[in-house]
Amino acid sequence: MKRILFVPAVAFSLFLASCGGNDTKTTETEATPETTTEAPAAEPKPGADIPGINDVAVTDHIELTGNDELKFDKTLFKIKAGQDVKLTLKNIGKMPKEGMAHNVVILAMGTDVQAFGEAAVTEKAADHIPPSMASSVIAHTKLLGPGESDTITFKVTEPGVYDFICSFPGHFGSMKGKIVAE
Ligand SMILES: [Cu+2]
Repeated sequence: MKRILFVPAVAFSLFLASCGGNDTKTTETEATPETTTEAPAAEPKPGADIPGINDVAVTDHIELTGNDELKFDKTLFKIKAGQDVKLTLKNIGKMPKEGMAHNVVILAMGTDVQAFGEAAVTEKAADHIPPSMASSVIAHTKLLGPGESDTITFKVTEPGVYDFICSFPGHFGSMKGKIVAE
């Protein structure tokens, strides 16, 4: 009789032990889906971490406006690396060009945007494209007064994320965006 009672007791303690084991396994099981979810990030598309990037379609003609409130109407674009892309900027403001002009300057990856913007301030004769940082410029539009527009064609060879700014003094803080090249 005592032996019969003893056996279930052992079984019960084994049951407890296996419960402990299961707890550990449960934790591992929960961790696994996270790893799976992150797995595609091992080969992320350029700019995958930029909010809203999935809502932006690939284009070969970027069209944007700049206004007297120091804003571009759009700030995020997606293009194909290696493909010719047109870019049209229109200044839809009313203020005189002397104090309120706009351009688009597409900067090479890795460019210090702050440093570029600051260097541009004193380069009025060069339409605020600092010659000392010419190697950082992939392409740029003309500097536009009210109602003017300019279209350029450019190409980036490397997939990645490219900053663009308006380099008119004081504008790059708010007139900036990103071009993601896939
Ligand atoms: Cu501007």
